[in-house]
Amino acid sequence: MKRVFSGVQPTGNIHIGNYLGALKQFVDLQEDHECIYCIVDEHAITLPQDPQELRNHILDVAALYLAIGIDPKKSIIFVQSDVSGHAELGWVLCCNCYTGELSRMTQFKAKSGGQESVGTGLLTYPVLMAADILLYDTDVVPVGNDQKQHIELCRDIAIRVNHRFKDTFVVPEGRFMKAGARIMALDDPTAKMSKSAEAIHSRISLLDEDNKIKKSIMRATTDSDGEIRFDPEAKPGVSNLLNIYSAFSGEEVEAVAAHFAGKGYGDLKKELVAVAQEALAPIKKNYEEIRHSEELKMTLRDGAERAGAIAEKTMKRVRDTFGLGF
Ligand code: ATP
Ligand code: LTN
Repeated sequence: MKRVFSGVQPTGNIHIGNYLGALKQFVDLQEDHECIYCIVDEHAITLPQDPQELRNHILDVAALYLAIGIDPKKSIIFVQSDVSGHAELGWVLCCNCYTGELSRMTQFKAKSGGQESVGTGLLTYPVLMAADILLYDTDVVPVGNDQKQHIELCRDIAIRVNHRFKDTFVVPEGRFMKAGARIMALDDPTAKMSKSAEAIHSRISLLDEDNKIKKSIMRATTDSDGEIRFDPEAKPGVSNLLNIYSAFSGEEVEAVAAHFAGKGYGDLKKELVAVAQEALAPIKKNYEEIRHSEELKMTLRDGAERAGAIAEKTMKRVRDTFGLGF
């Protein structure tokens, strides 16, 4: 069976962009892959976090993993900082990556832009991500489109090390959804939907109440020509709504557009509200049952043990390869 690894940062409310771009695939993949899903708290602290909030967000993401249908009997769920190999391999990979490669990353430029002093962790963020992936001999990495560049860098580092020391790492591949890979902000369809955006109606969180879902969709930015068709260049707002509908319903976006042809924006929005509310209802219900259960922490402890055993094998190989220790 091929091995899958992915991670989500515990930095705020998980939104439908995270879900439709990444998390939804996590569930499907566990049927015929060996899956490892991480809560990447060490990535979260590349930007300042309130310690108490960070701990709460870790458990929030863990509960959401279970609530959407990740089954801890089939998949490993764990917290990054519970397995020391991530930081250790991160260092080894830093020594095999160039600062030029890192300063060219789009996410680094976006997150460091306008700041007076920039934390080193923000620059080396993609190296830690490469360590996450390579630590588990990962074949497949399901992520949203915004992570494409980071996956490419991870592959470059793996190939570079393998060139010098044959067969050290498995070279992984990214896996991106057709619909959902890039969900845009509802109030500004030129920007990606993001956890950190100020405007609350820019996103729909997985735990939003029905009323909030309705409000956010009904006030989503469209355009003034009134025609429903899928054309992300000319009609980014309408196309984003069609894309979200497609990702929730599983219908091709062309079929969704055909279904709404000749109808008004109000019809599209109303039907989308219903589809989103229906999809999120069971997730919210499951989440409430799981979030404060003792079982949640037990799942994370068990996951850390299982992940740690795999990681330790890789780290032994890496230490031997590089001549670390004696
Ligand atoms: P922020 O928005 O604060 O930068 P984030 O939402 O990108 O954070 P992550 O936890 O790092 O947060 O992302 C988890 C997963 O969700 C990743 O696979 C990422 O590619 C995916 N993702 C994030 N935003 C979107 C989006 N708008 N559309 C599709 N996928 C997304
Ligand atoms: N950078 C990713 C989160 C992440 C990740 C990973 C994803 C950290 N390590 C390993 C896949 C594999 C993001 O979504 N912002």
